[in-house]
Amino acid sequence: MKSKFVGCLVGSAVGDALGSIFEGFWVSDWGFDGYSGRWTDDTHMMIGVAESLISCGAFDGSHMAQTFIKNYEEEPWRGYASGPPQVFRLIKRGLAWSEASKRLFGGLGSYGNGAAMRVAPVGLLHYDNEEKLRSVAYAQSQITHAHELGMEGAAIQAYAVALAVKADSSSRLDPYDFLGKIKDFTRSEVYRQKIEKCLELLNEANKRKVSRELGNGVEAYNSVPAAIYSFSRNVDSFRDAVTYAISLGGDTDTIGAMTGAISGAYHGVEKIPEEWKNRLEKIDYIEKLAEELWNLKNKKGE
Ligand code: F2R
Ligand code: MG
Ligand code: MG
Repeated sequence: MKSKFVGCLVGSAVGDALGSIFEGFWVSDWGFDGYSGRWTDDTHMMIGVAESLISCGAFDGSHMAQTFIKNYEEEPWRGYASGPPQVFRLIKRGLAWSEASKRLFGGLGSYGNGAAMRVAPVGLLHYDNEEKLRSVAYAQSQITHAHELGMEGAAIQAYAVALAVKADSSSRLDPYDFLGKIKDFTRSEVYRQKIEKCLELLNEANKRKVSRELGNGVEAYNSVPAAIYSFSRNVDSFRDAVTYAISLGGDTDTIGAMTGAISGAYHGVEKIPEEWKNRLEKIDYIEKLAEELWNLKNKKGE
C-alpha cells in the first residue's frame, strides 16, 4: 500500500512532466527526447494539497488556500492558467477562501481541470470512505473551481485513484468493472455519458475518434474522462497508460498527470520506468509527502 501511495504522487508528477513537452500541440510523430523531469502547475498544486492535508491532519480550506498562494508566489512560472492567480488575488484582498472562486467566469465559477489535476492526495487519504472522499474533493475544488463540473471532475478523479489504490494489481483489474463503478459514483449526467463512451470505446483503435468523443481539452469534463479511459485500456503497464494519454493530444500534461496518478496508485512506484523517475524534479520530496500521507492515513485509521 505504501508503494501505491508513492506511485500515485510520483506517477502524477511523471505524467505531468512528460505531457508538458506537448501541452497544446497535436501529438503525431513524437517521442520523449525532450524529457527533463520538470513539472508544471499540476504537480505544484498537487504538492500544495498534500502539504496542507499533512500539516493540518485533515482538510482545512483556509490553510490549503494559503498554501496554494505561498507556493504560487514562490514559483509563479509553473504554467498556471488565468483562474487560480485571480482567486489568489481575491483571497489576499480579504475574500473568504470559500467565496473567491465564485467570482470567476461571470459568476459561474471555473470548470477547468485544475481542481482534478491536483486531487490525488485526497483519493489516497480517503480511499476507503466514499462520502468523505467526495466531500473533501469538492471542498478542495471550491478554493479555485466553484463550477459543479469542475468539482465533480475532481471527485471522479479522486474516486478513480481510490479504486486503483484499493485494487490488487497481482490479479488483473477488469476495466469494465472499474468504469462501471465510476459511472455509479458520479452524480452528473455529463460525466455519466462520458464514462459510457469510455466503455463503448475500450477497444477503439482510432485515437482521433477517442479524442473527439471523450475530449482532450482543459475543461474537467474533457480531460478527466480521457485520463480514466487511458488507464482503463492500459491497465497492465504504467508506461503504456501514460504514453497513450499523452498521445491523445490537447491538455497533455494534465491528462498525463491524472492518468499517472491512477496508474501509479494501481501498480506502485516500482513499476514506473526508472528513466522517468531518475530525472524527475524533487522526486525525494514528492516521495516524502506520499509517505507522510500514508503515515497520516494509518494514524487516523479513517
Ligand atoms: N494553462 C495551462 N497551460 C497553458 C498556459 C501555460 C502558460 N501560459 C505558460 O505558457 O507557461 N495549463 C494549466 O492550466 C490548466 C488548469 O487550468 P485551471 O487551473 O482549471 O484554470 P482556469 O483558468 O480556472 O480554467 C482553465 C480554462 O478553462 C476555461 N473555463 C473554465 N471555466 C470556464 C467557464 N465557466 N466558462 C468558460 N470557460 C471556462 C477557460 O478557458 C479557462 O482559461 C491545466 O491544463 C494546467 O496544466
Ligand atoms: Mg500544467
Ligand atoms: Mg495542462
